[in-house]
Amino acid sequence: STPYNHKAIEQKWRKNWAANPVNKKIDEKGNEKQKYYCLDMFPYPSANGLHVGHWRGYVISDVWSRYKLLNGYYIIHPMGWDAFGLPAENYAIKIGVHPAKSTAENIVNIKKQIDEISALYDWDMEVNTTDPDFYKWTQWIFVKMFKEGLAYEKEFPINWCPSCKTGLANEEVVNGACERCGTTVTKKNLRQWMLKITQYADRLLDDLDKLDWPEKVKKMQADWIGKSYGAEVDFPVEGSEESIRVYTTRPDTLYGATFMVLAPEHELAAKLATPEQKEAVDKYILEASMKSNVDRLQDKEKTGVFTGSYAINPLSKEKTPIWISDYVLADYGTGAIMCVPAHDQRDFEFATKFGIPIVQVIAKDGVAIENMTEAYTEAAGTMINSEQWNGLESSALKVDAAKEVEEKGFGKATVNFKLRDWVFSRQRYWGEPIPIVHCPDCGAVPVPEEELPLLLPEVESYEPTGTGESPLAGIDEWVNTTCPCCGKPAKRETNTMPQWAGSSWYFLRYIDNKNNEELVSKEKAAKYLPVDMYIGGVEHAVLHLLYSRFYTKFLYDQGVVPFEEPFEKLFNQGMITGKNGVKMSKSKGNVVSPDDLVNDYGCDSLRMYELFVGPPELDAEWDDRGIDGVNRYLKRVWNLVQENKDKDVAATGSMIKERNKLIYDITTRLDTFSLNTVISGFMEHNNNLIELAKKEGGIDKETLGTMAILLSPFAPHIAEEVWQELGNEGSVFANTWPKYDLEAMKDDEIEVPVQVNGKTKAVITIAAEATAEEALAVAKEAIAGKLSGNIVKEIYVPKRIVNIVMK
Ligand code: ANZ
Ligand code: ZN
Repeated sequence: STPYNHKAIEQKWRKNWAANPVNKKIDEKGNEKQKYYCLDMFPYPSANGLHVGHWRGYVISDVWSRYKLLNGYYIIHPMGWDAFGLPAENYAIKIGVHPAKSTAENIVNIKKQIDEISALYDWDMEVNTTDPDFYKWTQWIFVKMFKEGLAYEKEFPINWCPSCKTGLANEEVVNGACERCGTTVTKKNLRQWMLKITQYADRLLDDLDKLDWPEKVKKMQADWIGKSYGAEVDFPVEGSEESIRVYTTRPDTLYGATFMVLAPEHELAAKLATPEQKEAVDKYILEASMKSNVDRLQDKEKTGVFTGSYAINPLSKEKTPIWISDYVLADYGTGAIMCVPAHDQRDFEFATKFGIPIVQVIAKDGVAIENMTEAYTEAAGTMINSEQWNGLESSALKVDAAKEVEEKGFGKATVNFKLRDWVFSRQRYWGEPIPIVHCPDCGAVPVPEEELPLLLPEVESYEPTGTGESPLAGIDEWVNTTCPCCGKPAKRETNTMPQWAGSSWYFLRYIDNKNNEELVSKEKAAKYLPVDMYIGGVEHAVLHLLYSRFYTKFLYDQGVVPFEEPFEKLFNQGMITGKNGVKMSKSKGNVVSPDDLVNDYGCDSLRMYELFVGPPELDAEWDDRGIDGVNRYLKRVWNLVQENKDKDVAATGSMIKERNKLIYDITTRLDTFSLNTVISGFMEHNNNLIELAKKEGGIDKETLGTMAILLSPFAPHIAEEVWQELGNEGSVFANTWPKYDLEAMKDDEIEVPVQVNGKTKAVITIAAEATAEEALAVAKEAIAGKLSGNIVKEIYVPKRIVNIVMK
């Protein structure tokens, strides 16, 4: 029989599918099918192309899409390009090639590589975030947000990369360094555009409950939003009209507040310095301004300076010294804290270093700790040194203490979020221009919606100016315009949007990508959205998903889409790494390209191997050698079919049983995303079928056909070929996913005791119809190693007992 020829088979079926697409909107009865939207996180069209790590996610999503297709759905499975961003711009700076040109070239190459996956992508739906027809809507959303007061300008000390000469969002700062170039990040005060994502904090938190997402990811989002209950308390400054408002999550510890700390940027910081302390305070404030937030929080050794002033604890009426330290952040809470060294570790370190008294107010089991060596940070305990609160349980007191503060007029109970507003401007060229005109009379005025898109103009030099202005600021004829409001001369905003802007809503556009009137038509939005399954890397578990949820909620509020959550189900795949778990990257020289593997083994083998390398949610080390095993399996499938297709044997009980077990194993494992065990299940069952064929003189066609259908989401080309070889008409994807019959799977198994010299030594489970030979083999295995001596006699009393005599 002919050997398995992956090249011929794969070429043949690609052509076939192009001519006769398997994914249909209408079923055989002429009815419109229900949609299933399976979305990949769209790639950045990098010059390096795809490696085997990119394949993993795309294979997973394609397997899922094809599985849903076989379950009767019309599949929406689009692909596009997240094409604004730094690499193309940095390339332009280095080589002088316009980002639009280099990205377009990269897209052509990657598209070719993606086609090698043979995924169900519908390229008619393609989007590209740098396409004016697309970013018109990215800008439109911004204008709508501006009109709602959700986009606003603010002077803001932002993370600044001195090498990229641009502002960075917190998430682009990794361990104090620029995510892109590794340079240590500093601070710079700049006018920024901000998006008021905080206005959506409660909804973003509460709606997590509605989502069928991994619990881990929901928790990461909840922690990022960081809702906490606490109090704001006013501490009057001694001998002054001023008072300092602090934010605390632990108002129960008020009697233990022995000092206060202001952030160096706090408006009272310099003001409260007494003449003796003025010089030291000014010096400290200046030094702090050079550090990034991350550095400030990570600093091991606490630093600080005393202002010379005191505040009065409103409850205890004690004098508390006011210090300045950079471990207090300006943009969190009120930028000032009351310090409780006995119960907060940072405060403890600070107090210890500067010799400030430590007063314990929560005692474990009512006993105070002598000579504290670290803070007692547990919230549980009995109040001590706290007057009217003494003897109360501290965890119960927390909320009541906040109430008491409010009632006595010292402050108010609060709800606080860790979530910050989103710094939304970049001082770079390759992004969407922010559609705002600055008029001396009217202020910031949005570009009229009907004038969008506001095109990104050509520039001569892509270099960031380093002044904090984008390269667009150098194009006078673009910058100088007239005010849309009053017609007087005005200037365009020259900042551009971050790369997140396009990726926060692209999934809405796929289904109506040619609509010039609307972002997406109401009809299509209702019919094809939201996304049913979203698949992508876990590195996007927080920000991209949070931003997309925020945009979707905003567009819901605007009446653009009829749902509040974009992604009903989420799967995050782990990374494929090089040897020793090192991330694949060009700079490390450990990138494995799929091209050679596809050539040598075929697309089907590589698809299955991508899944076989390990549980899909975990990282997996890549080793080319393993693909051989998967390839051998496919050859065995091929041979099994070749050898049995013309035999026309009738299905026996064991064939039916094996068929049902196969369906059961593949379906239940697939449903739980245990994709690596799906592949090992295929291998196991194939061996069973080979054995059965030997024993029973062949395998029935229904079983072989069922195997082809089950295999089709994973190895679609060989599945089609095998389906055809078995004499079937039409595509394997015209089938419905096979159902298993639990009854038919039942093994008639029995338990049989094994006696050695009259004593029961084991109980074995064997088929009711097992032969004496089979039963004895299992029995001997069960007692092997437990006994020594030679077997002199062995008897199997069918369905009763195994008797062995040893000497
Ligand atoms: C007194 C206290 C006693 C505190 C105690 C904690 C433990 P989360 O939970 O993260 O919201 N804090 C407030 N504003 C801060 C700022 N701008 N920079 C640094 N720290 C700040 O943390 C809230 C707690 O962090 C607040 O509660 C405050 O210290 C501190 F046993 O107040 B706490
Ligand atoms: Zn004006």
